[in-house]
Amino acid sequence: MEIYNISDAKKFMNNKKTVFVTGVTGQDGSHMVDYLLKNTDYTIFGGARRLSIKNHENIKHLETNSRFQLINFDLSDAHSISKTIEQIKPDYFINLAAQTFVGSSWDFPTQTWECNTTGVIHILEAIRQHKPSCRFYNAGSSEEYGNVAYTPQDENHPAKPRSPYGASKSAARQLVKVYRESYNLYAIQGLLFNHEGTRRGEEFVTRKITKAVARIKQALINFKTFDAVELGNVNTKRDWSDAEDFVDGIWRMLNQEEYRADLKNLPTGRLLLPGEIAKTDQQGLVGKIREYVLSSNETHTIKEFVELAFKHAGINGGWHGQGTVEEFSLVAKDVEKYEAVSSVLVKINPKFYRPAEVDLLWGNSNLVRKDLQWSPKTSFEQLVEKMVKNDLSLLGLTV
Ligand code: GDR
Repeated sequence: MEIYNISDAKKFMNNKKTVFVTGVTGQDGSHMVDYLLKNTDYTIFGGARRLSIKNHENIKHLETNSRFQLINFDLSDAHSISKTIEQIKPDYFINLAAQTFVGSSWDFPTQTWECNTTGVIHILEAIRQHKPSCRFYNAGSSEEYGNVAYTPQDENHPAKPRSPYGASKSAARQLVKVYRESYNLYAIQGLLFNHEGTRRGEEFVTRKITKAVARIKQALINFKTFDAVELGNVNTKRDWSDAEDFVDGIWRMLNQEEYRADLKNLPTGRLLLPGEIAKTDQQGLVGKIREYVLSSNETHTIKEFVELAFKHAGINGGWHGQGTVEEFSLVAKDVEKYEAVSSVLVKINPKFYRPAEVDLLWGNSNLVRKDLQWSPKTSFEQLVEKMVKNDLSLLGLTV
């Protein structure tokens, strides 16, 4: 897809509202754009970096959609952010770009901070100066909870991050709050538990597993040998949902007065002039909006995900051993059926352990279900099945 300079943006603008979405080449950003194209008539701009290698797989179906354009944009460049907001003056700015891989955040702590925290300051400042009525969403994470104090975790749970990633998101939340309260900005950061799908990056554990399941299935049915997939800590628990359900929750958080009777007809507050500072009107809309948890309200171990993923591909396995010598291997009847030389499907490699782990995440999203009438449509079982089917089909296989 062509990436335009910000000076070209004007020619795509009309009398419709505009939404600027960052991270559109990633899982959440691309689903957000699909959602907005389907559910609004707004003009949508996506921020993307001009790279020598194209990474447009998740948005290639939007190539000919005249309501969606890519703008050359870099979250690490304050000028790029400021110019973009000044020129487009978006009605909504949805920041789904980030260094999102928790494991990498120990290797790249500064880059993680620059992107996930400093980048957010640049956006907030630019909104304050150039379009204070713009509604801003920043991607928050259950990783902010970290070493959890109670289960399941809701909006009141304290921040106890365990990774540079978690700390960066936690700090960004404070900044969003400070800007909301200081300048009367409709700026929020949702609390999103793990969300996955067919566009998930392969470094995340769910997609790593479903990709491996498809590869192993292909080897087995062709009576070929295969390498086991190597994982880290398979005993941690996560609350997984479908990313497509979450973009709907994000949009509801940005339009809370459409769902909450207590917000109907509240003043949005006086719009600020550039450079002007005003106090949040606690009786107005911004004083009453909330940051919500999105979650499935279920928790499962990585092991459960492994078991289900292989099961959906028609491969039967069982766990043996403990700790670093634990393995998930084919049951005897499948060894026979596929004439398998090696039966090990999953093994543990400590290289994938993290310096500090979040052992258990389990969300409580009852508040958003009540306030904004949001609920996930895809169950854990359905999510695993969908991801496995997709990875099998990419290899030309069916279950
Ligand atoms: P997470 O997702 O860190 O929860 O953050 P990830 O899929 O990376 O890890 C989930 C759990 O699986 C364990 N694990 C492994 N993880 C990876 N990536 N690779 C492995 O081989 C492996 N083996 C075991 C991890 O230790 C961890 O416990 C995701 C991201 O999308 C964040 O950006 C987002 O904020 C949170 O979810 C909510």
